[in-house]
Amino acid sequence: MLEDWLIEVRAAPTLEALEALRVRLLGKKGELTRKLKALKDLPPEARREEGKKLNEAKHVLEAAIKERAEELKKAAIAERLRAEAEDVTLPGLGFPAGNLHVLTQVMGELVGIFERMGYRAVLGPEVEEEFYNFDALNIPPHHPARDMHDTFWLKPAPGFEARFKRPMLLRTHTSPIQVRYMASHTPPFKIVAPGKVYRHEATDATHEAMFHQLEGLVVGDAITMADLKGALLSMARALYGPTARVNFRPSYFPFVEPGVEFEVWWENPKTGEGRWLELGGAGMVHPAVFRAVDDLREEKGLPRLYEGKTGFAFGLGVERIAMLRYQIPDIRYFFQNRLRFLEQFREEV
Ligand code: FA5
Repeated sequence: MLEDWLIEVRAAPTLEALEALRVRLLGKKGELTRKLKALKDLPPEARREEGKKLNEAKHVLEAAIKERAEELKKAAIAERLRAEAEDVTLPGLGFPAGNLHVLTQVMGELVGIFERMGYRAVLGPEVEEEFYNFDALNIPPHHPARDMHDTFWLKPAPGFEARFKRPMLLRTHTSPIQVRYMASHTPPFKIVAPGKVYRHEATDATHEAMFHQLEGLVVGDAITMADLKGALLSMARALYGPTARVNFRPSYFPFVEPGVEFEVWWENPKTGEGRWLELGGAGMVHPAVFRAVDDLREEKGLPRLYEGKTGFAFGLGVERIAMLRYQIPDIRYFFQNRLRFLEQFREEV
């Protein structure tokens, strides 16, 4: 009897099973308890002997249950430790750091160069009025220069016609910022304006439908072409080192007179070969632009300030500068968002 019970106790698989067994044997109506209760019906002689045996059995059983309980508790703790163990040798989860897009970096560097020369950086809208993008810049409706800027025109969504008081487009260059800034500021000043521009044209290795320009505008008294050349030469030296050279070729933009295209001498650091690379357009602000600005100011009730002023403006392609610097062969790489390309321009921190 006792032997069988002890075997059962030692085999109890869980603490719950052990407790059920304890109740079955030693509970109020337990098997052993009932036997103890039945002692009173025995004759005195047998009762003493049987009582002694049963009480011993009870102690042995209690001790065995206690021992098994300890064993099971220890096993449960060991199992929990095993299940919850952390493998400290596993490689951690990575949180890759992002980086600024290479064009954002180059744009920031360009703006910084001009800020150190006393220029203020300003922004203009990408959704622009035809008036600021063309008319105020001396490009009238049927001027052939408009064809050089294949334009994305905007249509109002149904119900929003009233918001389109004047024809709207995606700006084709950053030059409209010149007009916006002059209309609300008093010269003398020096500004640069970086931003995205859009042209509805076929894409190839050097042309995109969306690209970035940096506009510059300086207005004051007795500003000359020499100031323009000095500013762009300083920029070229800051970008490409003290031996950088800039060349100016006569060119035509309706909003400057005279107008130039400027190019920098660029030497391939690997082959040592050099060539002139066109970066952008520039020139002296055309009197017709100053007149348009004064007319606009007058409409707004502001004094005419620009007649008799002088100034220069320039606009350059930012992708060009980045492509030169990093020898990127195709402008389309900038906007394909391939990490293998973009991660090459991670800034060290
Ligand atoms: C202009 O946009 C004039 N607003 C520049 C200017 C400003 C002249 C102030 C005078 C005074 P242009 O269309 O040439 O000019 O563009 C200027 C530069 O933008 C180009 O030299 C070139 O570097 C870049 N660019 C032009 N078209 C694209 C294109 N599709 N993709 C990438 N870059 C372009």
